[in-house]
Amino acid sequence: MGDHGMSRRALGGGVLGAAAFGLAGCQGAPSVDLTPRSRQFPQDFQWGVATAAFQTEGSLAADGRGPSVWDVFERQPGRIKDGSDAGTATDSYRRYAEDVDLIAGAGLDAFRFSIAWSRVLPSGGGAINQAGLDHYARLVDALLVKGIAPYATLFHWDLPQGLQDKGGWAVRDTASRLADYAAVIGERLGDRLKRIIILNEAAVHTVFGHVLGEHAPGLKDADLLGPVTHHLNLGQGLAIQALRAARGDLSIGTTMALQPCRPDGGPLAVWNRLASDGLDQIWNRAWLDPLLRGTYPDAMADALKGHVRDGDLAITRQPIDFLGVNYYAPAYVRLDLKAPSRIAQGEPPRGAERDAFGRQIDPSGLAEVLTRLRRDYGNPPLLITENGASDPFGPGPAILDDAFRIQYLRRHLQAVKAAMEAGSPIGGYFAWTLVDNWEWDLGYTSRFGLVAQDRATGTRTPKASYAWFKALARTGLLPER
Ligand code: IFM
Repeated sequence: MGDHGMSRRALGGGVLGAAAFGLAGCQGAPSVDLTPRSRQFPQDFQWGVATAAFQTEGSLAADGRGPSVWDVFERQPGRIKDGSDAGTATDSYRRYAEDVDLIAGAGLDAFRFSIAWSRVLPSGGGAINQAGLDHYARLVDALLVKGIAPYATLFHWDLPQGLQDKGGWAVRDTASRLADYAAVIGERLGDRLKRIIILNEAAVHTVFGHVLGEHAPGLKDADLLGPVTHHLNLGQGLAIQALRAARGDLSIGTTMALQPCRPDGGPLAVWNRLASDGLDQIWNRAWLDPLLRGTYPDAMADALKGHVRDGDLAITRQPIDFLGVNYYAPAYVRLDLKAPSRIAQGEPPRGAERDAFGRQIDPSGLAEVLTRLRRDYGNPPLLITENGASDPFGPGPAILDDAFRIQYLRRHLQAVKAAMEAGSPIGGYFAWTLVDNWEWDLGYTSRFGLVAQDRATGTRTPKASYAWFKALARTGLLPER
């Protein structure tokens, strides 16, 4: 979850109040092996990069696109750290061919992008905007010509404002609108677009967008935790069903921000464990369980009261072709008796490794997530759909000699390979991200790209990490250091 991860943000006393009453006992972090026997990845392992529409496309008024919740949010004073907006971003709507060339130039196998719902259905439902669909058809075709597998995320946080005006994810109907939109994509693009990711990091959109108010739609209401969580899960289930009905040859998955929730080790460590388990249920299990088990964890019970109807959990539980795992860092959590939620942000152990900018680096968290999926969730086929490191926050130029990013990627890939050797069926790894882009509420102050861009001219300049990733994709051999 990177800069939007629970490891960086305070949970703001009380904001998760509705969810934390069912704090249960919890298990310690499993011991995990981070050293692979071999650094050679299999031949068919997919190497890719990931992006998202609102962070890259720009051209927000082009070709009949409707506004999304982020269009509205970014214009509200004080919402975006540097006061910027995503009006141009990386200009990928117009420069997509250059991006495809960069991906092909690095010899990558796959590209994960997201479709802006409001380009296809400008107000969220109703008439289809053919010009919007055409853009994605052109992008997919450009990728296929170069032998790059397109992975399209349907919902990467940019809900059409027309749906938000009707209540957004707080209302049940939005789940059906997601299914309708999925059907349109399956029917109209499914002849060439075969790999579809339904949701990106729904936990982030729920908690940061509806409970903490730091992301669009900017709501700060703990009572929304239950309905928003359930309607996203329900919509995901309905969308999977709709896509399967549209075509039988699609590979369908969804992407989650999975973070091990670890107790702050201070004097209250035992109590902090209760809080970390509570957060684990809200952040991880509230998404894994309905999809893979057809249940919700206990801590969600109060929040969900009145929102889950008979039969819903049979819809949320769907067979998937892959689960997308996004990982950046673990979350440390402490008990805060003053907060109605009892959950507050904790500190990593003293001496924990951090990058030059204070962010924690801990590949063991990724190993822990992968172990858990093997042990507790039936070992589903996986893709690492995001992992990456950001430059320092601030207005300075991008760091082209980004050795810190190379080391971050290398060490996390070691954990990926070790998990594969332990039995995790991991089919690919997508670095976040291709070109430095607009990092949501952090604007242009945080850069994750393998490629820098001059914001005045849009010119792209590959960083050292781009060449490193290219060599890795060519040989599949992870360097030892
Ligand atoms: O930029 C985001 C992305 O949109 C979702 N996952 C985390 C990234 C880095 O914070």
